[in-house]
Order: sequence, then structure tokens, then C-alpha cells
Amino acid sequence: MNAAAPTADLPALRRRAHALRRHVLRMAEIVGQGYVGQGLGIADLLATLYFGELRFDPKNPAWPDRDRFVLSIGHYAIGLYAALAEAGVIPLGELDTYGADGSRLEMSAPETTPGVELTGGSLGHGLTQSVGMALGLRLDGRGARVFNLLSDGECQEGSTWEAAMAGAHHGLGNLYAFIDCNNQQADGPPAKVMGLEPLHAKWAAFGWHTQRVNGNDPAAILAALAAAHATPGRPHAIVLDTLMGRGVPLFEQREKNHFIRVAPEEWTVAKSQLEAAAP
Ligand SMILES: Cc1ncc(C[n+]2csc(CCOP(=O)(O)OP(=O)(O)O)c2C)c(N)n1
Ligand SMILES: [Mg+2]
Repeated sequence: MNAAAPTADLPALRRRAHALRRHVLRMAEIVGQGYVGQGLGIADLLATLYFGELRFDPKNPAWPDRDRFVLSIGHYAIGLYAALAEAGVIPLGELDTYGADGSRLEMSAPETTPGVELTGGSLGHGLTQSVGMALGLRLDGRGARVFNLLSDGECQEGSTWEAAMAGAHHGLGNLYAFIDCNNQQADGPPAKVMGLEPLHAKWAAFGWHTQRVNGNDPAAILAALAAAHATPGRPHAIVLDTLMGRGVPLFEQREKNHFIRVAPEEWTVAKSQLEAAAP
């Protein structure tokens, strides 16, 4: 059981992030298309959380005192499955079923799958439910924390800001919101769809302890978590600047990266590019 947050070991976290990216490419190649950029872009956060922060029991995903990782953005499931398999919550071999009929690993994560706390495909509901979970845990006297991952596009949902208001009102120091700013949503960059900036100032104005860091740097994420832990009594927003497709230049360079189609011959290039950057 991972009952105490493990000691941070940066080289080990980087190796885990690399392993997650390998799993993402493996799943995506079987399907041939999909949310590859998101899975690669969020691997550093997921590795840092699952191997440097979260308290959970891979053999008992329903352990009542577990920290909750709440994925608002169901389409990022490919990244979450990679982390759950690497952490031993689901079998590694099951990753090959990603997106197949009858698989537990649907392209948008369902909460019936072990380790998935929320069916998150409908955007804008993750933070509302995370506020409820954090309040409930506090009422029950449990020390567990709630870590919610939202996207930049999801910050255009009004319900996100209602939840932000409630989290601050209730002083939920056990609530952490990571906002993945990959500068993309389904229809292009948020600045062209409905501008979000200055995002840091907005979360701060809603009463959250707010930081903005490089979301592809486990050291920066760990430092942000440490600063958050040292600031009790308020919810914590950690805005992450990330690069979609991070680690595979072929995918980093795609202009429209939300849902990509990949030609069969491109997978060999993608995999060799990833391995060339192995830590
Ligand atoms: C309530 C709701 N509205 C619209 C959608 C359709 N949708 C799915 S993903 C997505 C893009 C959201 O932005 P973001 O998560 O930043 O996209 P990404 O970074 O993954 O490209 C949209 C509009 C949805 N799933 N739920
Ligand atoms: Mg986005």
C-alpha cells in the first residue's frame, strides 16, 4: 500500500513518465488515431502524482482513505489508463484493449473501471464533484485529498467557476485543481475560441492559492505541490503549461492536435523519436 506519499526521486519520475508515453503510443497505435497528444502531454503530471504524491492501494482501488484523482476530461483517459497500468491498478496487458468493444478501457473513462473516480466525458463537471468529494472527506474526518485534472477548454464552462467559488468558500485545503493549459481545444487555441487569460489571476481572484508552472517538468510540479502543502486552509490551483504530443516531435508539430489521425508508417517514426529521448 502506498499509504504515505513516496519520497520524490526525480530520475525515477522521469523514467515513469517515459514508460507512460510508451503505453500511450502502444494504445494509440492499436486504435490508429485519437487523443495521443493529450496522453503524451500529461504524462509528466501523471507520473509525478502516481509515483510521487498520491496515497492509494493498487490492490484496493476503493480504499476509503485513498487520495482521489478525478479526471474531468474523460477524453484524456488514454493517459490515465497508462498511469493506472504502470501503478498496478489494472493489468498492463489490458492496455491492448483500449477503445475496443466490450473493453473496460473506453476512449472516455467510465467510473466503473478500477481507479477511475468519475465518468468525465461531459466537460465542466469534474471540479463540482471534486468539491463535493473534498467536503465529504473533511466531514468524515479523513485526511485524504482530492486532485482534479481539468483542461484549458474546460475553464470555459460556467460550472467550473461555480465550483471554484464553492471550494474557496468552504476553505477546502484538501482540494487541488491542475489545469492543463496545452493551448488547444477541439476548435483551435482557446484565445481564438473564447479567451481565458489571465488564467492565473482568475483562479487567484476566486480565492484559490494559485501557481503556474511548466507542466512537462516533474521537478516544477513537485515544487508546486510542496508550496501548496505549505499553504493550508485554501484550495490549490496549479496551472500547467504543457505541450501536446510532448516527447514525440512528429506529434508536437501537428497544428490541430485535439484528435489526430496517424498514418500506419508514422508509428515507427513516433516510437523511435520517443526512444531517442529516453531518460
Ligand atoms: C459539455 C461538453 N461540451 C462539449 C464537449 C465536446 N468536447 C470534447 S473534448 C472538447 C475540447 C475541450 O477542450 P480541451 O479539453 O482543452 O481540449 P484538448 O486540449 O484535449 O484539445 C470538447 C468541446 C464535451 N465533451 N462536453
Ligand atoms: Mg486544451
